[in-house]
Amino acid sequence: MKKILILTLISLLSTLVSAQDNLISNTGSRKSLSLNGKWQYIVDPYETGFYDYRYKELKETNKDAYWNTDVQANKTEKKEHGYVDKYSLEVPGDWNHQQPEFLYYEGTVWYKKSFDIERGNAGQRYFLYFGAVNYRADVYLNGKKLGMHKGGFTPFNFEVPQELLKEKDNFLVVKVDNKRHADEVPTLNTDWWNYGGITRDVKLITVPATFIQDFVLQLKKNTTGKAPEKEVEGWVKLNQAPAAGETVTIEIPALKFKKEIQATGQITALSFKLPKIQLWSPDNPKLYQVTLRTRHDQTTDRIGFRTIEAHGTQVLLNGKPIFMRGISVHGEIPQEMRRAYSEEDAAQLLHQSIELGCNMVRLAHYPHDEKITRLADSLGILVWSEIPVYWTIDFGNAEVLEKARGQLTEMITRDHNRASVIIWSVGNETPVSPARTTFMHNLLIKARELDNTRMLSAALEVNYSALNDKNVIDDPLGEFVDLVAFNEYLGWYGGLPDKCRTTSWDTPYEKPLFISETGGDAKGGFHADSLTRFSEEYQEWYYREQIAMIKRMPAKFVGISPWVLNDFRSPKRNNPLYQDGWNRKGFYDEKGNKKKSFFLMKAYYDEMKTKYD
Ligand code: GCB
Repeated sequence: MKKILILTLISLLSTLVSAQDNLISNTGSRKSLSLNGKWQYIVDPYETGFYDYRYKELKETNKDAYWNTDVQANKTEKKEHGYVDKYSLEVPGDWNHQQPEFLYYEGTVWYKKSFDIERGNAGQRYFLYFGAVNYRADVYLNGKKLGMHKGGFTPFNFEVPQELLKEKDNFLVVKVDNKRHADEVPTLNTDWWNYGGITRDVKLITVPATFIQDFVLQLKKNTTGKAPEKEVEGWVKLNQAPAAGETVTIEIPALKFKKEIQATGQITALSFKLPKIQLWSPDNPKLYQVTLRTRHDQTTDRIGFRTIEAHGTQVLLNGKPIFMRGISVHGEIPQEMRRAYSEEDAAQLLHQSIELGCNMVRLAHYPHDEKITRLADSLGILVWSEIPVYWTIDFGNAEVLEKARGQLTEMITRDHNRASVIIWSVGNETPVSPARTTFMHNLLIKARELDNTRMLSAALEVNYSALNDKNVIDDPLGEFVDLVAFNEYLGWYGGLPDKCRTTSWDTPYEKPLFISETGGDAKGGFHADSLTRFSEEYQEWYYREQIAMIKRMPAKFVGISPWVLNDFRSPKRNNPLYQDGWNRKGFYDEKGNKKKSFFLMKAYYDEMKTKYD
């Protein structure tokens, strides 16, 4: 028996090793040099800095390559590229909002930054860490390629060999390419703006030779539907197998808890009881400072402990049923037409949600900046986190599945200690077909392998041409998710809002049911009668009918995240009078003004809060 247990543990741990790759988590606790700020750039739509005139990739040492120095060796040397301050962009930040000529640009931009370092002791390791680059990043330091990463919303890091780093004037170049492709994730077609650039923080992290690369500490999954046992489970992963005798110490000072265990290899399983803890919840978002220590390294995080589970048709947080008063949110600041990246941005989006009466946000349709999930932890807001498997991905393509799996792994690795995150979503409105269901099922399997403490879901869709009075969400994916979630736009994409009066929704799955989207466009400040599309009155009517309908939902209905918090940029929204390049389904318009429907939704949420508290 013991042998079987050990074997299972070994095989579990070995899948973790391959899946987690080399991404470093909890980087905020690491010694690092910020590389944010001004970067010089070259716009290169023809990719002249990458390919020769026969369209072959340039050799690493080729002087014409834009990753190589722009300084002339002598006055006669031919140099056809150069980095100067006149052409600079702020990092983090998308390029689109920074200069008018970038507004609609999709293609390659070369970013360059010079930096100096203070050299530490000989055994140290250095990693270049990027919070996110949309979409493809080729990273070069002092003329050497460090690596390539695809995926616009997840972090990645490349190790920098010691001997490559200079004390002065390191020449860091990143080729950023945000062209869309049919076989990428997301694919060609999305209802959001494809903001390009180095959109999140960049830093050079310093770690000891053997260091804590990643760890998880979560309350053990509850399967009883009762109050949690307060048993913590997890693991700690080092970057390499430790020397013999290595130990891992876990310390939670506020609980006077300290435990030292023997490291069992690159990954060591952790398990212990914390009898006196206060559980994390929206009413009491208690976070504990947790330190993990090995002989030469330590990392500290602030972690909340709670359980979350789909139990029968209910969602239980710490063993108690909850109703999710949610809102879907894009990672965008409409007032400045740009991607969100800072703590202030995260605060804006979450405080707007709190004003609406929410206890939950659906961070659509891609992993948002880490600052927002961390702030959600502190504010006590529940989070749905999603990868951009959106609409018509190339589902039959094994490489595309690998790309989606990679993004899923990066999302989960970054945030698996966030108590706020209760749902991992593997996609949005993917059209039902055998290939798609296999693809999505594979992602769910992967997510479960990486994290068995949270709920899994995907936003399913409704076929408006086959609407009945009684509708059932019977997508085959329902079998594999914990939460059956669907997007429903009755009164916008199907019929008029009063159609809600005779319509009902259910699912054959004995699982909790969630409306992951509903909404209609209204241009802020445009007033007319309620039959006039794009008026605030139409949107208000839409929500009045929707709310009346959701009040008739079956008992398994556990919440809703309407579409959407703020108006957002979309190249698909071209009504020149009312949209003008904006999706106008926000409760707030692009200037931050509340539309009439805001107050209806808030009243409903206040009612639900009283009912559940
Ligand atoms: C949806 C999508 C969302 C769109 C929204 C709309 O179903 O999931 O990304 O923006 O509808 O406005 O049509």
